Amino acid sequence: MGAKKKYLITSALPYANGPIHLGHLAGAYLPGDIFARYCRLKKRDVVYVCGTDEHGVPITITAEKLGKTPQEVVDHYYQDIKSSFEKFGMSFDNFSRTSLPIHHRTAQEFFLTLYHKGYMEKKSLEQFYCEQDAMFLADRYVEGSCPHCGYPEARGDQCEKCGKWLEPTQLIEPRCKICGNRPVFKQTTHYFLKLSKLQKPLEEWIGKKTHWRENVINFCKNWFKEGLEDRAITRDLRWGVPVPLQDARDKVLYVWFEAPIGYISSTREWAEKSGQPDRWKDYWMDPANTRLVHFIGKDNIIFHAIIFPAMLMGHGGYVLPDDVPANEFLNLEGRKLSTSRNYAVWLNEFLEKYDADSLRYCLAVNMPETRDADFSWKDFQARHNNELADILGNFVNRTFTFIQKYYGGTIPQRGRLDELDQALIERTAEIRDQVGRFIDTFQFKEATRRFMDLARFANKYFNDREPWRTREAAPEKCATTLHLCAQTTYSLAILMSPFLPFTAAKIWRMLQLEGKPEDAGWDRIGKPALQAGHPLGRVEILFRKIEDRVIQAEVERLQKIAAELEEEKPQPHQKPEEHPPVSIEDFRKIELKTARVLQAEPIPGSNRLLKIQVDLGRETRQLVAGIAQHYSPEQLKGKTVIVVANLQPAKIRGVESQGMLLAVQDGERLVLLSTDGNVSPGQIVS
Ligand code: B3M
Ligand code: ZN
Repeated sequence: MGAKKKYLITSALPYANGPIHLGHLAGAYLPGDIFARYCRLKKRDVVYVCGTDEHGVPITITAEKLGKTPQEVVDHYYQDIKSSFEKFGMSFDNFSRTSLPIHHRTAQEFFLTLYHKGYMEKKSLEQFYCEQDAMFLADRYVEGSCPHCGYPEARGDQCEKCGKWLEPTQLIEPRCKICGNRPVFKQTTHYFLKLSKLQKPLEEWIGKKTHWRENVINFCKNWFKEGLEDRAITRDLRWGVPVPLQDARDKVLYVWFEAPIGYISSTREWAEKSGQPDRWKDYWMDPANTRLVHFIGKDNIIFHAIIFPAMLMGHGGYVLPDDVPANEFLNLEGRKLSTSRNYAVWLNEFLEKYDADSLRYCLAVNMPETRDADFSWKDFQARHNNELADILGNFVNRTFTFIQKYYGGTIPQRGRLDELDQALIERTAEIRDQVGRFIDTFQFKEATRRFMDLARFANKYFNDREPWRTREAAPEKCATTLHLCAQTTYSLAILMSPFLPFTAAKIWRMLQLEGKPEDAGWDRIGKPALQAGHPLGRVEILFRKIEDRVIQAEVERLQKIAAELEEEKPQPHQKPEEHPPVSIEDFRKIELKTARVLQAEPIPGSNRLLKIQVDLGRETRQLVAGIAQHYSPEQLKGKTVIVVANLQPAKIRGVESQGMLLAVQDGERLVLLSTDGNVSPGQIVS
């Protein structure tokens, strides 16, 4: 492993169907960037690629929702994602898009090679088809209950709750994502990737990956235990990479087949831009000398640790991933993110108010490496104020202002070193090596903590040396202290540059050094670099404290959404609890009436709730009910239902509900109570 000199680093290709949020960053982007920046500092030969994933059902569903074409959606989000990544300091060598011709060509060539090598099989099968929408319902176009965990909102490709990968036909109570109707079966043909043929070599290969994270290894082992099945890798969709065969001209490649090939296309594009179009092969096609590392979130393990390696193996000639450091999830204030409900922190908005480096630090120090982690605004504020500002910023600032004030802004001459001075120098070298080891083994959380330890140590050194005293009592000592502190700011700048690239550049500017800290090289950390007499530039504050009221507003915004999510949780129809007996009088206090549904409509932003108008005899009432997954508005219209008519009105998602529908939860199904025969609305049920 150590002998390989070339590094091919990838971060998962984000779908171009929405902006980037903190969960994305903590999962696949920040760790990849820290690693790539570190490798460059170590003078390794690195190519770090990424790009937007612009095909697949996630894109077309978003387009339908927004009333736009898929092309409009991906054009918009490609720009949006690219620019927010730049502001965040992502240092990709190339950021591509899978809608580019170079990707289509690369993916089609890849498919054809596998096809000619006998890894593809054409099979005919029955798939879900929606008669209303006149289309096959691939992947996420079908929703229903998960056959493994029962989660009622599982998607046709995967259950978000238990993480299992699904076939749409496995869903219980399937429904069309577009119209809510139950789909029918219809005959079609698809190409299948013969994964079963590759299971043995894959298993042997992964068996040797003893350095992989446990979560990834276990995940793969479970898959092997269940046995790899051949997978359909074509789809009856119009948006995507066309299948390059005459008999499948109206089909496209499955997005998860072509998206990982996007890493190759992005490298090809990079090579073309550099004027050496074949240079991508130096990395992808030189397995003996290249380490391929995929940074991803845990929901993508299967594709990066099994499917894509299988494809690369089947194709032949390619490097296989050396490691797939998959991160767990990032929660927000102790609760799962929900992008559809806006329970998320969006990078663009974040960077309008706060610094990228503060976020990088906070995410790195809490990185969800071995278990889910949490982002909280209070923690962000504390990390920023107490660590970045009070330790790191303070040390750099007091060093530079002291030199400005008492040494005319030039680095003072160093005198003889005592034990404490030596300790600072030794500590710097020690921490450099520790941080390097942690980054090399993808332990970014530990690495970040160690780097801050050096700032902490240096800040304490400044205190213990009391230069404000020695300045007159022992001028040589004072000069030595400030000389060493200045050297330490130089070391810190390089050491921090993978984590805090913007701050490192600021220190570099204040030190009036040539080039960038990135160019200096990791080995310069701990080595003397500044001559006595070297002039400093203008001193600027690195981190300004963030005030409580600013953070309070952020917390409140999320709390409001969290409260709405709470209200929406299904409660009324579920618990089959035993209750003590009630008197008939008590029972009569509850006014049950028949009602006729006049109208129903979805509540925007919720896929569970419907707003329903009912005729209650002498009046019309509005109800809010969590039944959207079980009844479409059309199905409800005209139905006679039973309503609790004297329930206190309540607001659900800001919409008033003046009563409650009665329903039975039967396993996965929710069935409304009605009457046996025609009854006029407003009649008492007793
Ligand atoms: N776009 C899924 C995701 O964003 C997918 C990753 C592709 S990596 C080849 O989670
Ligand atoms: Zn439909």
